[in-house]
Amino acid sequence: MKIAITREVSPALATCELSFVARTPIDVKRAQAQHDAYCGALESLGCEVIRLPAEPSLPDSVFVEDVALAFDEVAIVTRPGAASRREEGRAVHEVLGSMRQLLRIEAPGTLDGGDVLRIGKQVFVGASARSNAEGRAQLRALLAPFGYSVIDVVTCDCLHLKSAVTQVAEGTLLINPAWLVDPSQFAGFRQIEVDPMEEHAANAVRVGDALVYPDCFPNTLARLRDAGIRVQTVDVSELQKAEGAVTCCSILLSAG
Ligand code: CIR
Repeated sequence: MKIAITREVSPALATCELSFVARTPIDVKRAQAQHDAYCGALESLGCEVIRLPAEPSLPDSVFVEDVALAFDEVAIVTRPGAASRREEGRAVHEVLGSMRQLLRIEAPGTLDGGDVLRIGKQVFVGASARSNAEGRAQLRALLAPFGYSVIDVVTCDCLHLKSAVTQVAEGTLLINPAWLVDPSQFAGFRQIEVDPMEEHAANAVRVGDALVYPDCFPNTLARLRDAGIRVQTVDVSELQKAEGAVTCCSILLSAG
């Protein structure tokens, strides 16, 4: 059984942070409906979805992935790279603290959960504008006692490591090599490359043996299905205008 921690879309979403995506009008009501359907997709794949209330003063607070990391043994409170996002964590950490021991990334370290990709006992961490060397070093030290090795991965032209690569099946990654300085760091894994016309297509949420995946990347979707992967599509067009993707809207952890 998986638990998914989520948070409703803030009415202030339109004033979100943006780095690599140009600002275009966001229909917040539509974003809220899309988020609701996203939560429904997680539920249909067997997740118990915790829906935290919206936070009107924090535009990016729907993107809960960035404020905490959940492992089986422990959870880590991050310190987001964007100063405007540092107050978002409170409600999420309260819930997570009831399920896991909490450890913390401290200043001057910064770390966004979107930069953290765990595969077994390997934890790949994006050296991005959001996650600095101090934050990555703290993550390494916090996780070492639990047997995890933390591997830096330099990203380019994208917000987070998980914009460029996510796990979509056992030993299989979905990857946009153009957004990694050294894609050979993942040479040991079976890889499905995104269609070159769909550069944002590498972000998928894996729940059990299925994926929750945006419906706007038909060519990459076909590659996933051809590989025998079960995919449930969702429309997240308004959240994508806020530079969000599917992983960023939940923190998944195993119950018990
Ligand atoms: C930001 O720039 O922080 C938000 N507008 C988007 C964060 C998306 N987070 C994620 O993909 N993990």
